[in-house]
Amino acid sequence: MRSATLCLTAVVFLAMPALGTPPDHAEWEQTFADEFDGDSVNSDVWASQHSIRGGEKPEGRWPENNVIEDGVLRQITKREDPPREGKEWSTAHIWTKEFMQKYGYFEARMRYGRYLNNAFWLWRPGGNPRPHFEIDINEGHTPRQVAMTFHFYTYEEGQPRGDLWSTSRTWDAPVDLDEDFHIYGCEWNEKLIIWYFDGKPVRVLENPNAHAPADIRLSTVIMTHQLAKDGADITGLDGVSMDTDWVRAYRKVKDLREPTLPEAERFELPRIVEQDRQVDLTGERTELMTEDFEGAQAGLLPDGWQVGDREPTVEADTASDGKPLLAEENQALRLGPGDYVFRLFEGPVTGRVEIELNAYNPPGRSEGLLLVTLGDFDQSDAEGVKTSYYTGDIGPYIHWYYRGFLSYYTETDKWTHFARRTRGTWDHFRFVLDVSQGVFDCYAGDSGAEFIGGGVFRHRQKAARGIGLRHRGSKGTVYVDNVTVRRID
Ligand SMILES: [Ca+2]
Ligand SMILES: [Ca+2]
Repeated sequence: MRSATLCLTAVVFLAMPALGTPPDHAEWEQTFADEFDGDSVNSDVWASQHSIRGGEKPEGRWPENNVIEDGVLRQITKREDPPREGKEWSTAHIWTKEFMQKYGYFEARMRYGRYLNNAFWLWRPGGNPRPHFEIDINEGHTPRQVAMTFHFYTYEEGQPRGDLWSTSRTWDAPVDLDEDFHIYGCEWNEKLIIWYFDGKPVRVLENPNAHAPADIRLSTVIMTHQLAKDGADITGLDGVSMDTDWVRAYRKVKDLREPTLPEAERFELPRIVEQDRQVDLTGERTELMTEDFEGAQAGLLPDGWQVGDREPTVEADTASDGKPLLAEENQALRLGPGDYVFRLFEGPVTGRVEIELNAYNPPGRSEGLLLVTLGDFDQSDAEGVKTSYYTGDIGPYIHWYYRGFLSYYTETDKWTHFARRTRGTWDHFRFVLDVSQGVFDCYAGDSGAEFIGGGVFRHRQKAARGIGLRHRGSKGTVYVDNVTVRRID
């Protein structure tokens, strides 16, 4: 049920190429409007944030910062003296309480506040039912920047927090945007998301996955890094506001003609490329190496392992940061960001190879473990050793990509996702590779029997000469244990 204020008379706009009307390539029906003509923000229509922003952010966002003056919503930045709930500043954030719409045309006539993130956006909240996404019609910054972004959240099974994927584009207006009002619009349909500035399309994106109703939001943020960059004093922000003359939304009745638009960009959301099993599992196994890291003195590496880069070490497998123990009184290989370790086989191996290991990849947005079979490289060249995980005749290049994806690399397709696994826990993997065919299958689970995906490398390795393990991310710790490599004949 929409509140009475939202049940506006349906107004059908025929093609009229004027500012403040929807694009004239379609016929539209108005579904929402607030002209901000009252004495105060209509609390039947808008909800307001009533809380501080987290972390080091300087502000809270309070309802009273939303003020209507002369038919304009002013979202005022204030100095809070004394500080309110620990924050010396405040800004504002409102959203439509009940109004949500899938697709349509959304526009607002706005004037920027300097050193603010001037945001007019559509939000599809998290929780169920999904999807969870955000269309930033504009997160503009003074003096002239228009910033148009699409965010999409994917969820690992059982994880309450989504992983964020974004595509952003900025466009500079020919005038200072805190000088006067301009119209920021967005047309959103099944196929496209089109951003408009004063009626002119400035960005077109193929709709990646936004097919559910979203609400309308107006908010500001103090741009502390922009202040710092300009050496500007935050005290100048007291009283600065983002001003909105009106917000309107429309639903498309019908298309009238093909619009003339800039070329549409594509944004690939991560997806799994399915692959059938490719490597025959039958055959006699010959062990090439096995390692449980128990024979190493903590802080050192066991015999046979070499430092590729930085400081890979062996350490006690302790339950920390919520990480479960793989086993009591166990040692494991520890890889900090950039750490790289490798171990060579006694001789080169062609054909099929089986690699089993336990791996722990930290949760979060950092990338994780890279597993590679090494080709030939010059061991007397320190630089060559450091980069041996990707130089020379390398083989399968398998990576615990950030955000729960397992990926492999090909020069044509770059990182290709072949499976998803939950991070932040020990997991058991078994890779079966055919290095001369350039294919692999991956099995996982306690018994290593569950086929979860595989890939085609598009290049073939003459021979595998060893394995490399590297933490490819920038944060967290990767652990590896119980590594066994076998040849299959
Ligand atoms: Ca107005
Ligand atoms: Ca161990």
